[in-house]
Amino acid sequence: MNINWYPGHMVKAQNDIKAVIKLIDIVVEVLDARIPLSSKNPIIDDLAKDKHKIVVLNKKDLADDIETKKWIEYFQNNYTTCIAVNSSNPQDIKLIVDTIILKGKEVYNDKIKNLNFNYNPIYRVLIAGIPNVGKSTIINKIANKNSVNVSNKPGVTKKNQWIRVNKNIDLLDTPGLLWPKLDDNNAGIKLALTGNIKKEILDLESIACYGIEMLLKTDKYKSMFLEKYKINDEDIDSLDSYDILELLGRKRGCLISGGNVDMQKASNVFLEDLKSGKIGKISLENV
Ligand SMILES: Nc1nc2c(ncn2[C@@H]2O[C@H](COP(=O)(O)OP(=O)(O)O)[C@@H](O)[C@H]2O)c(=O)[nH]1
Ligand SMILES: [Mg+2]
Repeated sequence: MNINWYPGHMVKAQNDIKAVIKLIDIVVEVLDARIPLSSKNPIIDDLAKDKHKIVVLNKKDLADDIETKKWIEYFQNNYTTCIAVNSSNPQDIKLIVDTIILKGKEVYNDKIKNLNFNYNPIYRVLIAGIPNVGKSTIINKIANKNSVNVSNKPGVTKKNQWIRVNKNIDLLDTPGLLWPKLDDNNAGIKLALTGNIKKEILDLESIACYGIEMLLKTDKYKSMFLEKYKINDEDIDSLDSYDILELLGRKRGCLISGGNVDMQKASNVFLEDLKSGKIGKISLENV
């Protein structure tokens, strides 16, 4: 599949993050809970290797709770602080803030060890991630809770402001933008299925068929799918994903003249339902 992604964007994004990361103590890496691997660009581990890090699995309301729990364990087993959130839930925003504050204490302990004198430092936090994972939502929600803006710090472009989260923590109000890594097997498709890539640039029918195949592989998701579109298990026994998509389109009245199914429309219906959680809480990657 051909996904347009211009190298120029990548270079710019990388330079932007490099410029800002020097000022940062704590990086909050936001991933999509449904696809923690495909929504991660590992370059952040390199760029932020000397920083303290928190992984936030966002959009947990759309992901499979059992898989999310396993992912949290996975990150924690790799010595990475990890929480799962739904950023429209104020309690989850509080959890992010509390976790940042805890992490600030770790930074403090490190600095005290190195500097060997007591002081009252400010820890600077960056929210980073690929497009559409929810960075701006999280920043805006944290900003609403902590509406004091701090004056500009040197070395940061004028548009960047710091949000005072507590007496020791400043959050940069502009997220660190990473690009999705599309080189990995199927990462681009999974990003499309979760709505992290604009579908205008994709072959909708192929993506939809791939999505249907993924769901049918897991009994639990297959049941959700059949239930959602009122399809009988026996009726799809001998059908491939394209035929199933056609059946779905027929059930949903996606028709063109002559009674044929409008496959583009059927693809759109399925993809919108999947990414918005209308089929159910579904994770596309498991640990
Ligand atoms: N269901 C759900 N949607 C979310 C959540 N967080 C963000 N979104 C939605 O995801 C989309 C992208 O969010 P945005 O903050 O603009 O992402 P950014 O590109 O990383 O800054 C928006 O439509 C948000 O409303 C979440 O926890 N759950
Ligand atoms: Mg944004």
